[in-house]
Amino acid sequence: MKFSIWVSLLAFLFSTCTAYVATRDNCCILDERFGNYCPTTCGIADFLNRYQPETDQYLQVLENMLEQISNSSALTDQLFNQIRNANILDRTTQPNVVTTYTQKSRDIINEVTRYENTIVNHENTIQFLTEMVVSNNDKIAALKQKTAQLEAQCQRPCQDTVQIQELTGRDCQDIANKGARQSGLYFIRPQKTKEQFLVYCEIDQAGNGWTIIQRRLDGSEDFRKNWIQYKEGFGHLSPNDQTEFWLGNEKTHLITTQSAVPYALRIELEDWSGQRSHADYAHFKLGAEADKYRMIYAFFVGGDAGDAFDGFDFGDDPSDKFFTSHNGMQFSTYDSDNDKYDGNCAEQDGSGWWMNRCHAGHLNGKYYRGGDYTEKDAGPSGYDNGIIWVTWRSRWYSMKKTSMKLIPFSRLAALEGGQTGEIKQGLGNRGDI
Ligand SMILES: [Ca+2]
Repeated sequence: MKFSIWVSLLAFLFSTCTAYVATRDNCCILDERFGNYCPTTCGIADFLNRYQPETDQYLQVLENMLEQISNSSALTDQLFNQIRNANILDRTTQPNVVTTYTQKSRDIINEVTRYENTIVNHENTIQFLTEMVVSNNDKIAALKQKTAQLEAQCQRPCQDTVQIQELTGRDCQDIANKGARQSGLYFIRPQKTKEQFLVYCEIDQAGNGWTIIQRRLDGSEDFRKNWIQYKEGFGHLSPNDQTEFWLGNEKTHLITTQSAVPYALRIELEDWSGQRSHADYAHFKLGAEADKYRMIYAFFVGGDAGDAFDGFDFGDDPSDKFFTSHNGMQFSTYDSDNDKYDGNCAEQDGSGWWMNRCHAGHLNGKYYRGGDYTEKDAGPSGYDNGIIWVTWRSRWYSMKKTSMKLIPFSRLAALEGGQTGEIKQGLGNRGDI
């Protein structure tokens, strides 16, 4: 049995195995790596043992990969957060940046606008200057033409169109005494005077020669003048005495103080209705400039105009007459205040005169056409500033014509005495003249 049994058994197993094919029906684990047979427990263990190291290696690799992926995810998250924070920061800073750049742009635009305006302004200035240059060129051309005309005129022989009389003397009476009987322009040279000067002499057929020192006719000359102008004289002398002038304080001073011979001053007035009047003053003279051409006379001789130089009681104040008298007053102009007033009479009244505080007679005043004028007409000061002689017309009446003229007092005395006897009476009242 022994041998035959084992052979039989092996044969059976062999026949059985050769006849066995593993299928899903008879094998719980079907894998080709197990071959065509169902694996035994040991076979599975062997299988597993064979593959485990490799599997562990794979798992380790997988773990490493997972860890790397995890690390990468964390890094990604970190980067993502950084990017997000950066975006948030950008978004928060962006408006300021925009505002800054907007402001800069505005500034640039404003600057450009400013430069454009400057350019426009400069263009206007250039245009103005160009026009001025053109205008000046025209004026220069006109002046050149005028110069050429004047040069041409200068080539012609000089002809004096104003007739000046040949006779001369120390005053107009002296000239008349030499035989002159025609009124007109004469040169006179007072004694102790180096140079002669021109005056208008009014000479009548009886041989009375008046030297005119002031003439108002038509308001053509502005009598608001300064000290120098009143000193030197202003206005125009004319052969027919139809122009306004002030001979000059220095000349009047030279005439009236040249010798011991006293002069008389005659004041002649004409109102706007054609009525005339006069006033005569004896021993009239003007002091030197050092004494501000102080006016001095001995007495009022007479005349229907009345004695305004003696002052006038206007009824405003008891001292009116005293403070409006003129005898002994220094001359004042707006730039040389020598009056007796806290203010400046000459400045207020726009004239030069022997101001006190201020005047009752004022023949260098403002020229008012028609005669009557008002405080309103007188300007800001509101004071009477016309051509006034208050003993004949009110201080609100301005003369149409005036003249002031000199003649040796002896001649006046003879003239008045011969005509009316008034002067003799005057002399009798006042004594020894
Ligand atoms: Ca004063």
